[in-house]
Amino acid sequence: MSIDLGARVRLGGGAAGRYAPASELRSPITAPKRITLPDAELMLWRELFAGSESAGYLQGLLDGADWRQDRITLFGRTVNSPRLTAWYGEAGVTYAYSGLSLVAGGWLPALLGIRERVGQAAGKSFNSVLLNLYRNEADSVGWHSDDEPSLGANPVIGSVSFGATRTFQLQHKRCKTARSVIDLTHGSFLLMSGSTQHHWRHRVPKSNLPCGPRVNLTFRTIK
Ligand SMILES: O=C(O)CCC(=O)C(=O)O
Ligand SMILES: [Mn+2]
Repeated sequence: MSIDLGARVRLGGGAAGRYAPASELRSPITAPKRITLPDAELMLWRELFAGSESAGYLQGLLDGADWRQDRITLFGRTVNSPRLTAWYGEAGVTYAYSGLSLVAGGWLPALLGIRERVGQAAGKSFNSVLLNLYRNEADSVGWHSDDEPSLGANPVIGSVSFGATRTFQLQHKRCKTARSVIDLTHGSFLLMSGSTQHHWRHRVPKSNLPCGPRVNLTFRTIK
């Protein structure tokens, strides 16, 4: 589908619309920050992708990804999902969630360099990625865990963010007062592993402040 996000999408600068090829030499990967929470394993790379590189990836994905508007049913009413999504990965890899079944048709060229760098940081390779487009402050994702059976036990989820900074909230499932908030900034990479999805849920709420688009990529391994 074609998307019109208005002037805020246009970032300016020479890098807009470009993305770095996988072979391009990049700066070494710096050590991540460990986020210490009970029953969770979280690592955060604040700047896995440098600013100009991130701008190119953001524009490339806004323009090039096959964004879809899903419909979701809540309390008997079917409404538009509050964000756009796209699904890529090794051909045929299928992800079923929220009553949807998405079949990957391969990798978008813009995703190859991102996937390579994420794989180096995480120390593992992923076979698929769910893209989320938060068009502005009104877009969101509600409380959930990435714990579908096809992800296996203790799934490793690698989450890259480009564009507007949005708040990522975590809440422990049993002890609801245990909460954490992480600002996911342009070019950051959050790695969730171990029993995180088993014990914690997460969301990106609407923002009170106006903001431009954000593309989030959650790399996954479907078994
Ligand atoms: O946008 C984000 O940071 C989170 C997205 C997410 O939780 C998901 O795709 O499962
Ligand atoms: Mn999630």
